Amino acid sequence: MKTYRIVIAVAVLTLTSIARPSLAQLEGSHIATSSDHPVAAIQDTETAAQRDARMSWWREARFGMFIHWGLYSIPAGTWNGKQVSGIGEWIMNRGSIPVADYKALASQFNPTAFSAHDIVALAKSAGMKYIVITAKHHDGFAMFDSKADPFNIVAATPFHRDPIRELAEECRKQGVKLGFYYSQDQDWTAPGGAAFKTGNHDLPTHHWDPAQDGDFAAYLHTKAIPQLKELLSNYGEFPVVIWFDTPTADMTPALAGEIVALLNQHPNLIWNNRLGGGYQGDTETPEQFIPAQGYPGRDWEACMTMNDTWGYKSYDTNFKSTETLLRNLIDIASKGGNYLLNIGPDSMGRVPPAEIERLQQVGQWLRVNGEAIYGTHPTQFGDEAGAFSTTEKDKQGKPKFIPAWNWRSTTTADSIYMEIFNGPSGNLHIGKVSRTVTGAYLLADPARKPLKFTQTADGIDIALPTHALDPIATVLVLKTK
Ligand code: H79
Repeated sequence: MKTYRIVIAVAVLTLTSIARPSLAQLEGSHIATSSDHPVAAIQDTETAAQRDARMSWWREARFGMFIHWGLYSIPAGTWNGKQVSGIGEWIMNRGSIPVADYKALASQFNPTAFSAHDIVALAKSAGMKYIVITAKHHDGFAMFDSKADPFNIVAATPFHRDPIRELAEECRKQGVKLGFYYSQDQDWTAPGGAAFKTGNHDLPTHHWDPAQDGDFAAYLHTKAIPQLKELLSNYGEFPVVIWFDTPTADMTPALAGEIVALLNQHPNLIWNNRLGGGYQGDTETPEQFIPAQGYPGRDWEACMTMNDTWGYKSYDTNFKSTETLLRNLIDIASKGGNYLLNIGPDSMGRVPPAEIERLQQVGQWLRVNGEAIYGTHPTQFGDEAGAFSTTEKDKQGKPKFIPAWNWRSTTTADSIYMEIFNGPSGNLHIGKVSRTVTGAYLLADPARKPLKFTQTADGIDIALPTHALDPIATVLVLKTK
């Protein structure tokens, strides 16, 4: 039998050597420092115990569904017969589509195949514990019933239904939590909301229609803040999360402070680090990448797509494999983060079959192995956390993830879980285990047959079965004291 040795000492790339993504640069370089806060956020005033209580469901959840759905699902990546490059929900910007032309899409939006029941059930069967849906994206179209602005799904479309209300109702019934994405800083169809007129920014976007002229503070006071109020008060126990995006210098500390004062009225709410104005929020939000070491000391959530777009694009079939998606979830859990994995329903409200299929496969694995993911703590080993290449870049130009190990590990008070990606079968040697192991078995073994092991100062040797294990990830449980 072959012995697989897992050696713990390894050089680890530091985060400082890694090129940061543009959003991080944006946040770092353009938003004011925390000393400028005109309003103390709850996060700054609550005790550690209060914070732990507020964050507890989120920390246990580990896996959530992002939904990008809006008018952009109608053009689905094509405008005037031409494919528009970039992510689907950016088509208005990338195609410099006039405001009136884009707004006219609303009269065609009639997604009668939308089923809140089926989407919430899909999230559940995937093992996802929460959903975050685009209540309004950068295009300014509200996917909810809004009195504050008529450009919304109830008032401006033949559909006349409020999918946010339907999702809230289903989430309540099916025991899934619901949060809202709200693009507070960019709004390409509202005067004053079309981006980046006052500050430097890294986003190669522009102002392309006189209908976009206007004052950012006026946009915030007449549209964004009133709509946030609607979202925070009209949907019962939801939202549990507000997910802001793309803060710029327009969002001054004073303006952001007005939003924070509103958020503070909802003391259980969780909101992310993309409000702007210097506010850290509750969560770090790496987009389309998994940081090598997570964010020690911060709650974090990696949001990622299954193909290369958030909003539906009819011709984007570049789907990641179930293996990649599941290993991403495991990798993220091993670093103490959450995985917010996106679906992009089409203009009828249908979830693309390729997305459904992958989510169900991830769910199958979680039904057997979820104990190794939900409510767990990060690895105790640290160094297997994986690394980014400093030279290789992925298609978006971000540092390419190099899996440094073929396993990950998560922990609870009395267990160490080893999620083994490839093989091994035979003797497994783990070089450094800081706890005394009292038992070992495979999570996927219904009999939980005890595996033979010997633990010495040199580490632990475990006899794994010789037959093939789960092709994506087999979980070895070490019971510890
Ligand atoms: O909602 C999703 C994106 O639309 C949003 N965040 C996730 C969750 C997002 N907005 N801006 N960005 C992400 C970063 C902007 C990237 C850009 Fe581009 C690069 C803007 C212009 C060049 C991507 C590529 C969008 C258009 C082309």
